[in-house]
Amino acid sequence: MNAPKVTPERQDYYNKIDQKSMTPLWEVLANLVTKEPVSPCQPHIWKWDDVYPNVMEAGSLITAQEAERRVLILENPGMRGDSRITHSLYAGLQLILPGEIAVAHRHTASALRFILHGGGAYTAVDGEKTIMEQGDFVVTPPWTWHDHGNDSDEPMIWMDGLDVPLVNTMDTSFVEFWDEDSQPLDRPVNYSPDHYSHNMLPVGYENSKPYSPIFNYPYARTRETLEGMRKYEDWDACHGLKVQYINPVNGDFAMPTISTFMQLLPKDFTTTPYRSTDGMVYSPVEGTGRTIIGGKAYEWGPKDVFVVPSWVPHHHEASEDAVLFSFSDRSAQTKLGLWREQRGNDPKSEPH
Ligand code: GTQ
Repeated sequence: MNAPKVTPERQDYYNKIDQKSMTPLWEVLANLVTKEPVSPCQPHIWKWDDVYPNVMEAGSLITAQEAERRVLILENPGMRGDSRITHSLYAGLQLILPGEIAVAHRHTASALRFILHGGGAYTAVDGEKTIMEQGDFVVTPPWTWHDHGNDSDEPMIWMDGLDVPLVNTMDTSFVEFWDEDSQPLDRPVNYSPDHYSHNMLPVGYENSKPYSPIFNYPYARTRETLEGMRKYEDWDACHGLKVQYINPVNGDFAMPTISTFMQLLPKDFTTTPYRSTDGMVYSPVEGTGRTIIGGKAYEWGPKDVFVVPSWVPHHHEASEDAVLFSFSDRSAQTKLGLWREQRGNDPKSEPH
């Protein structure tokens, strides 16, 4: 639909109502209610070999303490200056050097950590510490106190994923700082996994919170799950073997707004084209391959980060056995009744 013709008479009228902070819908309708998602988000890849020296250099310029969080934001080239990796999500690479801490605070934004490099640093969430290793997925739920520290003897780098753009769109951002650098711990390390991560819950346990009581999903167990499923060769044409991290209490995603996934693609597997309304951020953990996004190939390997925008057809080609972590705002979209996907590249196949 084209916008109706602008006659001099109409233009005069538009100018007049413009003074009153009004504007005619029929001039903007087609751009406002679009036929399909129109996103400023562009496909992009950050190669680990490129980003790693830059992240390390930040370590000699500023301390984690002074920076509060020493992070290089991964800014989507289509939205420079907006601190977004997709239209609704933020991502960054956080560096903590041995002996450093990132001070305790809490915010309404949800955060995830995906550990790329190093091992042995910790995050404390609401009075409990977890030690993080490569490939672990760690949750910082909304409005929970958290601080990070590195008691190991090597630098640690992880990817932060936050729903800050979503939170700010809804004008719901709050942050508070703890009086001291670190929060007091009132539960032992591993309290949460010991209680909630074995397909059992203490009787009478009730979780009124919209997020998982588990806040570290260790890579060793994720990998074991995929390896177990692999025996049955139940490959999905679009995803290979793809699992989602869940809240064991209700089967929902681990976080209220952000969904997280891990997927295994065997050597030489090529997936069928696929698209969905949630822009996806991927970080391969093992193996190499390429993802064709909107017709262009992006070659990836371990610790790279790449983005697939909303509704852009894409498929993966694994050159060797590959394991890919990913996250998106699907958890929020499904709750709002917005999420759609389309499998295969038949334009006549109905999205659902
Ligand atoms: O670790 O709490 O990358 O508050 C951006 C904002 C990390 C964090 C970020 C944050 C954090």
